[in-house]
Amino acid sequence: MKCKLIGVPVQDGASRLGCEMGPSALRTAGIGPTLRELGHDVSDIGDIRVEDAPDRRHPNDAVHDLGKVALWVERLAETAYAHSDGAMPIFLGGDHVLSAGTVAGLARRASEQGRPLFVLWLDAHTDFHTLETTDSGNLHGIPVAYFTNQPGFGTYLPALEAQVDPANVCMLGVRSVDPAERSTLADLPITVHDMRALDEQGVAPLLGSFLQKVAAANGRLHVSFDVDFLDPEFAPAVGTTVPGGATFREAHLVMEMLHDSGLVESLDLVELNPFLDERGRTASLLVDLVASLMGRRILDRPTRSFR
Ligand code: DIR
Ligand code: MN
Ligand code: MN
Ligand code: MN
Repeated sequence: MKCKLIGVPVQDGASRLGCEMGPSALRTAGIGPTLRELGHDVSDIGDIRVEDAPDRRHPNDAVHDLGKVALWVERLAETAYAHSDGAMPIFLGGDHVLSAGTVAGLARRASEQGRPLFVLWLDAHTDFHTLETTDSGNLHGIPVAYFTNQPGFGTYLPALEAQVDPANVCMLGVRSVDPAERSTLADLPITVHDMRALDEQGVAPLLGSFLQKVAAANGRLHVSFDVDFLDPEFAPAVGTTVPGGATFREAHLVMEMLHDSGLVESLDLVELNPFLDERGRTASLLVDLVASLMGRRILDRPTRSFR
């Protein structure tokens, strides 16, 4: 497969510094050579940048770096659109505000192709705040609300050319939801599988039914992978750790099932903060997970079909 690595050193959406080193850490951990060894045609387009922006105030005083984030979202939507025709873009974050832009651009690409965009959100959090409801003011908490076109983003962030249907979003691994997010999510058809659902039912049937839905709709599938989806015991390099996350084995199972499905057309790797890492451990783990997603396997077992 043709893959494009796109570095996105954004950290304006997070509360602590360090995510801007994420792209370098993923490259240092060998993401490029690992994908090449698996037979993919990989090009690294380098890091995208935005200029400094004047601060933009919002009535919710907690919100910070809104002007800069608006530039990132605009730039990322253009970039994701430009690199999603006949290639698989892999966005190396950067904090999770990155996905407001990438998903916006991918939704535009999908709508031009006459196909629905589906989003698999692997995260401890639902990232469903609006500018009004965020109490941290950290804009990595807003991307899902933005790309599903919830109210209040107009005039602050770029208008969406195409939105994602909330019914096409599936979240896995959730274990930290703020009260405002909980009440809006309750009224929408977003699928939220929290850790209890994973424990009771197992990750394979939950993911399997979502993949069947994507395949049946001839959808494009985007995967947004937040490091805090994983348990902090083995993935410590993230600013917002939440205990009780996905295990090493669950995470690899998700990746192998995604590979078998053949449905994934784009990927975000976000929230890696190398300043918090233990000698590159989390960055290397992410590279191994991406390898599973892109075809590395234990045995030559037949691929499982979701059609
Ligand atoms: C939290 C954290 N809900 C907030 N969100 C994070 O600040 O709004 N998402 N860390 O990944
Ligand atoms: Mn997140
Ligand atoms: Mn998170
Ligand atoms: Mn919050």
